Amino acid sequence: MKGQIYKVHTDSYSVKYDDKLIKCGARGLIKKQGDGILVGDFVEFENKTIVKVLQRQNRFIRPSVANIELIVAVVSPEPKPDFFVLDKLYLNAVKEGVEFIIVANKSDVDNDFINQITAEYGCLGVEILQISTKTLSGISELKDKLKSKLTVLAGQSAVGKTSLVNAMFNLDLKVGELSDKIQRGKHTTTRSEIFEYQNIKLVDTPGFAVIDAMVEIDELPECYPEYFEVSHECKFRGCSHINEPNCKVKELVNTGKLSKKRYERYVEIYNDILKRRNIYEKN
Ligand SMILES: Nc1nc2c(ncn2[C@@H]2O[C@H](COP(=O)(O)OP(=O)(O)OP(=O)(O)O)[C@@H](O)[C@H]2O)c(=O)[nH]1
Ligand SMILES: [Mg+2]
Ligand SMILES: [Zn+2]
Repeated sequence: MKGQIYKVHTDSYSVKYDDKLIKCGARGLIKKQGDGILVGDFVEFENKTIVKVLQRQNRFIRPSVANIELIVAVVSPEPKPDFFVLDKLYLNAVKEGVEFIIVANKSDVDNDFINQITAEYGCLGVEILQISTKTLSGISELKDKLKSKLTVLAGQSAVGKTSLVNAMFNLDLKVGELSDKIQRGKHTTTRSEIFEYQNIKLVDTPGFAVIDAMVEIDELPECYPEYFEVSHECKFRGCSHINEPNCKVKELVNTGKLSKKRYERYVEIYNDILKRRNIYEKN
């Protein structure tokens, strides 16, 4: 029988089959192969035992999910957005060829926050939606975007991912305590899980503070649409926009036409990928 993994428990898996969730175990070997068994995986199971993980369309490490059709990156004014996390979520979406949108939550707290996000990420050409899970503003518009696509909610802890699931499905899942101090490293959601109602399927995931870009060094410049668009004006073909002379990207950054902060993060991400590759090659 063929089903889809909705939740991974310590020693078992909830598999959706024929509108029911069936708790299954798995053969030891399968748990160790590749990345093991992920939420979103399609599996074959017999007698409540998973015997095979079917080929994935895509897979992500943070959050750890497979076969995703849309990534919703959730950001909020409080906790403040970590743009490194957002940059890398986007890179990984491009790498895996998955549609990506940004949701700016908590519009009830700061109605101007969306402008800050648009200033930094308008260049991506992706949709940026403003919502509040508290006042429900923007929720029905967002629902329309999610129809019939396995959608993952990704982003830092406490931005309101679980609150969004609650708002969408009228549920009462545990959300973070309301407090002025949003403590670092305090995660309310600890396991990814698919929630489904009518034709919406949403994966709630634990928040994270750091994430690796899954792209290779040569692919990185192409994953920045605003750089790719002008790269034919760089002197060198295949310009990395790092050290090459007569680089159009650097010129636009220096004259304030492209975001300096995003460029600085680009250089840091570039160096991180390089470092990681060097370590890998040495081993
Ligand atoms: N004012 C306001 N607060 C919100 C909104 N959405 C969520 N919150 C609050 O933000 C806090 C964190 O919400 P959660 O839904 O637990 O955040 P999360 O992203 O699921 O966090 P993790 O599970 O740790 O990754 C809670 O106190 C929510 O009540 C909103 O639209 N407006
Ligand atoms: Mg949560
Ligand atoms: Zn260049």
